[in-house]
Amino acid sequence: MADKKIYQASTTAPVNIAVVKYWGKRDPKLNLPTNSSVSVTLSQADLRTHTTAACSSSFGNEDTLLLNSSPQDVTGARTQACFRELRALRSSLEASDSSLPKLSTLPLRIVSENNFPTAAGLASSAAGFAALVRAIANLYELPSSPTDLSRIARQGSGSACRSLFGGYVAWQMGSKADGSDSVAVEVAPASHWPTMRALILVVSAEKKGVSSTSGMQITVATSKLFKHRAEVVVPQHMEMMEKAIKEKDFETFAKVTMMDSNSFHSVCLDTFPPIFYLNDVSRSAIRVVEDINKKAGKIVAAYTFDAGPNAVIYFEEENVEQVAGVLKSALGSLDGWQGRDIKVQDTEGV
Ligand code: 2P0
Repeated sequence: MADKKIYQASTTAPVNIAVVKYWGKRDPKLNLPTNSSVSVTLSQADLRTHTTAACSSSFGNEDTLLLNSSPQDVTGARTQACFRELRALRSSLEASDSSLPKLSTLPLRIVSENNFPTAAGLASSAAGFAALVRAIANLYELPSSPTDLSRIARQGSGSACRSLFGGYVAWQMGSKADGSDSVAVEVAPASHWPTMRALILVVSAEKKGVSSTSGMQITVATSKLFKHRAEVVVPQHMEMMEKAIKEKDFETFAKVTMMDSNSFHSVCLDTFPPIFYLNDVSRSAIRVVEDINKKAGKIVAAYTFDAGPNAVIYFEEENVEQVAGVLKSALGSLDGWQGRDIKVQDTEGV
Protein backbone atom coordinates (compact mmCIF):
# COMPACT_ATOMS: atom_id res chain seq x y z
CA MET A 1 0.00 0.00 0.00
CA ALA A 2 1.24 3.51 -0.82
CA ASP A 3 2.44 5.67 2.06
CA LYS A 4 -0.45 8.00 2.98
CA LYS A 5 1.34 9.48 5.94
CA ILE A 6 0.93 13.24 6.51
CA TYR A 7 4.22 15.03 7.18
CA GLN A 8 3.90 18.51 8.68
CA ALA A 9 5.72 21.41 10.33
CA SER A 10 4.60 24.77 11.69
CA THR A 11 6.33 28.07 12.23
CA THR A 12 5.66 31.75 12.76
CA ALA A 13 7.33 34.73 11.11
CA PRO A 14 7.40 38.35 12.23
CA VAL A 15 6.66 41.59 10.45
CA ASN A 16 9.53 43.94 9.66
CA ILE A 17 9.19 47.68 9.14
CA ALA A 18 11.87 49.28 6.98
CA VAL A 19 13.73 52.37 8.17
CA VAL A 20 15.55 52.60 4.83
CA LYS A 21 12.97 51.56 2.24
CA TYR A 22 13.05 49.09 -0.64
CA TRP A 23 11.33 50.62 -3.67
CA GLY A 24 12.24 49.56 -7.20
CA LYS A 25 13.36 46.33 -8.88
CA ARG A 26 16.24 45.86 -11.26
CA ASP A 27 14.92 42.34 -11.97
CA PRO A 28 11.16 41.89 -11.37
CA LYS A 29 11.31 38.11 -11.88
CA LEU A 30 13.90 37.48 -9.18
CA ASN A 31 12.78 40.47 -7.03
CA LEU A 32 16.24 42.02 -7.21
CA PRO A 33 16.10 45.56 -5.82
CA THR A 34 17.55 48.80 -7.11
CA ASN A 35 18.77 49.68 -3.60
CA SER A 36 19.67 48.04 -0.31
CA SER A 37 17.34 48.50 2.70
CA VAL A 38 17.31 48.19 6.49
CA SER A 39 14.44 47.15 8.76
CA VAL A 40 13.53 46.50 12.36
CA THR A 41 11.75 43.22 13.11
CA LEU A 42 8.71 43.66 15.36
CA SER A 43 7.71 41.33 18.17
CA GLN A 44 5.69 38.31 17.12
CA ALA A 45 3.63 38.71 20.25
CA ASP A 46 1.87 41.53 18.38
CA LEU A 47 2.16 40.87 14.64
CA ARG A 48 2.94 37.58 12.98
CA THR A 49 1.99 35.02 10.38
CA HIS A 50 1.53 31.45 11.61
CA THR A 51 2.00 28.83 8.90
CA THR A 52 1.70 25.07 8.76
CA ALA A 53 3.17 23.22 5.78
CA ALA A 54 2.13 19.64 5.18
CA CYS A 55 2.68 17.11 2.41
CA SER A 56 1.18 13.73 1.71
CA SER A 57 0.35 11.46 -1.21
CA SER A 58 -3.24 11.62 0.09
CA PHE A 59 -3.53 15.34 -0.82
CA GLY A 60 -4.41 14.81 -4.50
CA ASN A 61 -2.19 16.26 -7.21
CA GLU A 62 -2.04 19.96 -6.49
CA ASP A 63 -0.29 22.26 -4.06
CA THR A 64 -2.75 24.40 -2.08
CA LEU A 65 -2.54 27.48 0.14
CA LEU A 66 -5.17 28.82 2.54
CA LEU A 67 -4.61 32.34 3.91
CA ASN A 68 -6.96 33.36 6.73
CA SER A 69 -9.22 30.50 5.58
CA SER A 70 -9.42 31.71 1.93
CA PRO A 71 -7.92 29.61 -0.88
CA GLN A 72 -5.07 31.45 -2.64
CA ASP A 73 -3.68 31.04 -6.14
CA VAL A 74 -0.37 29.19 -5.90
CA THR A 75 0.29 29.15 -9.64
CA GLY A 76 1.87 32.63 -9.60
CA ALA A 77 5.57 32.78 -10.49
CA ARG A 78 6.61 33.95 -7.01
CA THR A 79 5.01 31.17 -5.01
CA GLN A 80 6.14 28.67 -7.64
CA ALA A 81 9.74 29.94 -7.38
CA CYS A 82 9.70 29.35 -3.59
CA PHE A 83 8.21 25.85 -3.97
CA ARG A 84 10.68 24.96 -6.74
CA GLU A 85 13.77 26.11 -4.84
CA LEU A 86 12.74 24.37 -1.61
CA ARG A 87 11.85 21.15 -3.46
CA ALA A 88 15.23 21.20 -5.23
CA LEU A 89 17.03 21.45 -1.87
CA ARG A 90 14.94 18.59 -0.44
CA SER A 91 15.51 16.55 -3.56
CA SER A 92 19.29 16.82 -3.23
CA LEU A 93 19.04 15.71 0.41
CA GLU A 94 16.97 12.71 -0.71
CA ALA A 95 19.51 11.91 -3.44
CA SER A 96 22.33 11.79 -0.88
CA ASP A 97 20.40 9.73 1.72
CA SER A 98 18.11 6.99 0.39
CA SER A 99 16.58 6.41 3.84
CA LEU A 100 14.80 9.78 3.68
CA PRO A 101 11.13 9.80 2.63
CA LYS A 102 10.59 11.29 -0.84
CA LEU A 103 8.77 14.43 0.27
CA SER A 104 9.98 16.58 -2.63
CA THR A 105 7.52 14.97 -5.04
CA LEU A 106 4.45 15.14 -2.77
CA PRO A 107 1.79 17.87 -3.06
CA LEU A 108 2.04 20.61 -0.43
CA ARG A 109 -0.84 21.90 1.69
CA ILE A 110 -0.05 25.26 3.31
CA VAL A 111 -2.29 26.94 5.90
CA SER A 112 -1.46 30.50 7.01
CA GLU A 113 -3.06 32.93 9.45
CA ASN A 114 -2.17 36.60 10.00
CA ASN A 115 -3.15 38.22 13.29
CA PHE A 116 -3.22 41.69 11.65
CA PRO A 117 -4.85 43.26 8.55
CA THR A 118 -3.59 41.72 5.30
CA ALA A 119 -2.18 44.04 2.59
CA ALA A 120 -2.86 47.28 4.46
CA GLY A 121 0.73 48.46 4.34
CA LEU A 122 1.70 46.41 7.40
CA ALA A 123 4.15 44.19 5.55
CA SER A 124 1.86 41.17 5.47
CA SER A 125 3.59 39.75 2.39
CA ALA A 126 6.91 39.94 4.26
CA ALA A 127 5.74 37.84 7.20
CA GLY A 128 3.67 35.65 4.84
CA PHE A 129 6.45 34.54 2.52
CA ALA A 130 9.01 34.30 5.34
CA ALA A 131 6.68 31.95 7.22
CA LEU A 132 5.84 29.95 4.08
CA VAL A 133 9.51 29.41 3.22
CA ARG A 134 10.54 28.50 6.76
CA ALA A 135 7.56 26.19 7.31
CA ILE A 136 8.45 24.21 4.16
CA ALA A 137 12.18 24.28 5.06
CA ASN A 138 11.26 22.81 8.46
CA LEU A 139 8.98 20.23 6.86
CA TYR A 140 11.83 19.20 4.54
CA GLU A 141 14.37 19.33 7.41
CA LEU A 142 16.69 21.52 5.32
CA PRO A 143 19.96 22.55 6.97
CA SER A 144 19.67 26.05 5.41
CA SER A 145 20.75 29.19 7.32
CA PRO A 146 18.42 32.21 7.66
CA THR A 147 20.48 33.97 4.96
CA ASP A 148 20.06 30.95 2.62
CA LEU A 149 16.30 31.02 3.25
CA SER A 150 16.24 34.81 2.74
CA ARG A 151 17.43 34.25 -0.84
CA ILE A 152 14.37 32.05 -1.44
CA ALA A 153 11.86 34.21 0.49
CA ARG A 154 13.03 37.26 -1.51
CA GLN A 155 11.65 35.62 -4.64
CA GLY A 156 8.22 35.41 -2.97
CA SER A 157 8.22 39.05 -1.87
CA GLY A 158 11.28 41.27 -1.66
CA SER A 159 10.72 42.49 1.89
CA ALA A 160 10.14 38.90 3.10
CA CYS A 161 13.88 38.24 3.05
CA ARG A 162 14.27 40.61 6.02
CA SER A 163 11.69 38.69 8.14
CA LEU A 164 13.99 35.66 8.49
CA PHE A 165 15.93 37.53 11.17
CA GLY A 166 15.00 39.31 14.37
CA GLY A 167 16.56 42.59 15.48
CA TYR A 168 18.01 45.04 12.96
CA VAL A 169 18.32 43.61 9.47
CA ALA A 170 19.87 44.74 6.18
CA TRP A 171 18.87 43.44 2.76
CA GLN A 172 22.02 43.80 0.67
CA MET A 173 20.94 44.54 -2.89
CA GLY A 174 23.79 42.48 -4.37
CA SER A 175 25.20 42.88 -7.86
CA LYS A 176 24.99 39.42 -9.45
CA ALA A 177 22.45 38.79 -12.19
CA ASP A 178 21.30 35.49 -10.63
CA GLY A 179 20.50 37.18 -7.29
CA SER A 180 22.73 34.86 -5.28
CA ASP A 181 24.19 37.82 -3.34
CA SER A 182 20.86 39.64 -2.82
CA VAL A 183 20.23 38.41 0.73
CA ALA A 184 19.37 39.55 4.26
CA VAL A 185 21.96 39.81 7.03
CA GLU A 186 21.72 40.80 10.67
CA VAL A 187 23.02 44.30 11.47
CA ALA A 188 22.50 43.84 15.22
CA PRO A 189 20.39 41.52 17.40
CA ALA A 190 17.40 42.89 19.33
CA SER A 191 19.40 42.55 22.57
CA HIS A 192 21.93 45.10 21.27
CA TRP A 193 19.34 47.90 21.57
CA PRO A 194 16.62 46.54 23.88
CA THR A 195 15.01 49.92 24.62
CA MET A 196 13.72 50.40 21.05
CA ARG A 197 9.92 50.42 20.72
CA ALA A 198 7.47 50.79 17.85
CA LEU A 199 3.94 52.06 17.88
CA ILE A 200 1.63 51.27 14.99
CA LEU A 201 -1.15 53.68 14.16
CA VAL A 202 -3.68 51.73 12.14
CA VAL A 203 -5.15 54.60 10.15
CA SER A 204 -6.90 52.21 7.78
CA ALA A 205 -7.12 48.42 7.71
CA GLU A 206 -8.40 48.45 4.13
CA LYS A 207 -6.43 46.91 1.27
CA LYS A 208 -4.08 49.40 -0.34
CA GLY A 209 -5.03 51.08 -3.65
CA VAL A 210 -1.80 50.44 -5.55
CA SER A 211 0.14 47.24 -4.84
CA SER A 212 3.84 47.65 -4.05
CA THR A 213 4.80 45.45 -6.97
CA SER A 214 2.99 47.48 -9.62
CA GLY A 215 3.65 50.81 -7.86
CA MET A 216 7.39 50.37 -7.87
CA GLN A 217 7.43 49.27 -11.51
CA ILE A 218 5.62 52.47 -12.54
CA THR A 219 8.02 54.50 -10.38
CA VAL A 220 11.07 52.93 -12.04
CA ALA A 221 9.57 53.63 -15.47
CA THR A 222 8.43 57.23 -14.90
CA SER A 223 10.08 59.01 -11.94
CA LYS A 224 13.21 61.08 -12.57
CA LEU A 225 13.64 61.60 -8.83
CA PHE A 226 13.84 57.83 -8.37
CA LYS A 227 17.32 57.54 -9.91
CA HIS A 228 18.66 60.14 -7.48
CA ARG A 229 17.08 58.30 -4.55
CA ALA A 230 18.47 54.91 -5.54
CA GLU A 231 21.95 56.09 -6.47
CA VAL A 232 22.64 58.97 -4.07
CA VAL A 233 20.14 59.20 -1.21
CA VAL A 234 19.81 55.55 -0.18
CA PRO A 235 23.56 54.72 -0.17
CA GLN A 236 24.03 57.67 2.26
CA HIS A 237 21.05 56.58 4.38
CA MET A 238 22.32 52.98 4.51
CA GLU A 239 25.70 54.05 5.83
CA MET A 240 24.24 56.48 8.39
CA MET A 241 21.60 53.98 9.53
CA GLU A 242 23.94 51.03 10.04
CA LYS A 243 26.29 53.28 12.04
CA ALA A 244 23.40 54.72 14.10
CA ILE A 245 22.18 51.21 14.96
CA LYS A 246 25.67 50.03 15.93
CA GLU A 247 26.17 53.11 18.12
CA LYS A 248 22.58 53.14 19.47
CA ASP A 249 22.36 56.75 18.35
CA PHE A 250 18.58 57.31 18.44
CA GLU A 251 18.64 60.86 17.07
CA THR A 252 20.45 59.80 13.88
CA PHE A 253 18.38 56.61 13.61
CA ALA A 254 15.21 58.71 13.87
CA LYS A 255 16.30 61.46 11.51
CA VAL A 256 17.33 59.01 8.78
CA THR A 257 14.12 56.98 9.31
CA MET A 258 11.93 60.06 8.79
CA MET A 259 13.97 61.43 5.90
CA ASP A 260 14.01 58.07 4.13
CA SER A 261 10.23 57.70 4.51
CA ASN A 262 9.77 61.22 3.13
CA SER A 263 12.15 60.46 0.25
CA PHE A 264 10.23 57.27 -0.61
CA HIS A 265 6.84 59.07 -0.57
CA SER A 266 8.31 61.92 -2.67
CA VAL A 267 9.32 59.39 -5.28
CA CYS A 268 5.76 58.01 -5.16
CA LEU A 269 4.41 61.51 -5.80
CA ASP A 270 6.95 61.92 -8.63
CA THR A 271 5.63 58.72 -10.24
CA PHE A 272 3.32 59.35 -13.20
CA PRO A 273 0.43 59.00 -12.58
CA PRO A 274 1.27 59.82 -8.94
CA ILE A 275 0.88 57.30 -6.14
CA PHE A 276 -0.60 58.60 -2.86
CA TYR A 277 -0.15 56.35 0.14
CA LEU A 278 -0.38 59.01 2.88
CA ASN A 279 -3.75 60.51 3.81
CA ASP A 280 -4.84 63.38 6.09
CA VAL A 281 -4.56 61.24 9.22
CA SER A 282 -1.03 60.16 8.19
CA ARG A 283 -0.06 63.81 7.79
CA SER A 284 -1.51 64.73 11.19
CA ALA A 285 0.56 61.91 12.73
CA ILE A 286 3.67 63.53 11.19
CA ARG A 287 2.71 66.86 12.73
CA VAL A 288 2.15 65.31 16.16
CA VAL A 289 5.59 63.64 16.01
CA GLU A 290 7.15 66.97 15.03
CA ASP A 291 5.43 68.66 18.00
CA ILE A 292 6.62 65.92 20.38
CA ASN A 293 10.22 66.37 19.21
CA LYS A 294 9.99 70.16 19.43
CA LYS A 295 8.66 69.98 22.97
CA ALA A 296 11.38 67.50 24.00
CA GLY A 297 14.09 69.76 22.54
CA LYS A 298 15.57 66.72 20.78
CA ILE A 299 14.41 63.90 18.53
CA VAL A 300 12.64 61.29 20.66
CA ALA A 301 10.23 59.90 18.05
CA ALA A 302 10.44 58.93 14.37
CA TYR A 303 7.60 58.29 11.94
CA THR A 304 7.75 56.03 8.92
CA PHE A 305 5.10 54.98 6.38
CA ASP A 306 5.12 52.07 3.95
CA ALA A 307 2.83 51.51 0.96
CA GLY A 308 -0.25 52.59 2.92
CA PRO A 309 -1.47 55.30 5.31
CA ASN A 310 -0.61 53.51 8.58
CA ALA A 311 2.17 55.09 10.63
CA VAL A 312 4.88 53.28 12.52
CA ILE A 313 6.50 55.41 15.20
CA TYR A 314 9.85 54.38 16.66
CA PHE A 315 10.91 55.65 20.10
CA GLU A 316 12.89 54.53 23.14
CA GLU A 317 11.24 52.98 26.18
CA GLU A 318 12.16 55.84 28.52
CA ASN A 319 10.08 58.22 26.37
CA VAL A 320 6.95 56.08 26.23
CA GLU A 321 4.72 58.64 27.97
CA GLN A 322 6.11 61.54 26.00
CA VAL A 323 5.59 59.72 22.70
CA ALA A 324 2.95 56.99 22.90
CA GLY A 325 0.92 58.85 25.52
CA VAL A 326 0.77 62.06 23.46
CA LEU A 327 0.07 60.23 20.17
CA LYS A 328 -2.76 58.29 21.74
CA SER A 329 -4.41 61.35 23.22
CA ALA A 330 -3.87 63.41 20.05
CA LEU A 331 -5.09 60.81 17.58
CA GLY A 332 -6.88 58.26 19.74
CA SER A 333 -10.38 59.49 19.09
CA LEU A 334 -10.13 58.85 15.34
CA ASP A 335 -12.06 55.93 13.89
CA GLY A 336 -10.07 52.82 13.24
CA TRP A 337 -7.13 54.04 15.25
CA GLN A 338 -5.25 51.51 17.23
CA GLY A 339 -1.96 51.91 19.06
CA ARG A 340 0.35 49.19 20.26
CA ASP A 341 3.65 49.56 22.07
CA ILE A 342 5.78 46.88 20.42
CA LYS A 343 9.22 45.52 21.25
CA VAL A 344 11.87 44.35 18.78
CA GLN A 345 11.82 40.61 18.06
CA ASP A 346 14.84 38.42 18.86
CA THR A 347 16.16 36.16 16.10
CA GLU A 348 16.14 33.24 18.58
CA GLY A 349 12.37 33.56 18.92
CA VAL A 350 11.79 33.73 15.15
C1 2P0 B 1 9.98 48.12 2.42
N1 2P0 B 1 7.97 48.22 0.96
O1 2P0 B 1 11.21 48.24 2.36
C2 2P0 B 1 9.17 48.86 1.38
C3 2P0 B 1 8.72 50.20 1.83
C4 2P0 B 1 6.86 49.11 0.86
C5 2P0 B 1 7.42 50.43 1.15
O2 2P0 B 1 8.94 46.24 0.69
O3 2P0 B 1 6.95 43.26 -5.09
O4 2P0 B 1 5.65 43.73 -0.82
O5 2P0 B 1 6.56 41.68 -3.19
O6 2P0 B 1 8.88 42.51 -3.72
O7 2P0 B 1 8.15 43.42 -0.60
C6 2P0 B 1 6.77 46.39 -0.08
O8 2P0 B 1 7.18 45.68 -1.16
O9 2P0 B 1 7.15 44.05 -2.82
C7 2P0 B 1 7.96 46.94 0.54
P1 2P0 B 1 7.40 42.82 -3.75
P2 2P0 B 1 7.02 44.10 -1.27
O10 2P0 B 1 9.42 47.45 3.33
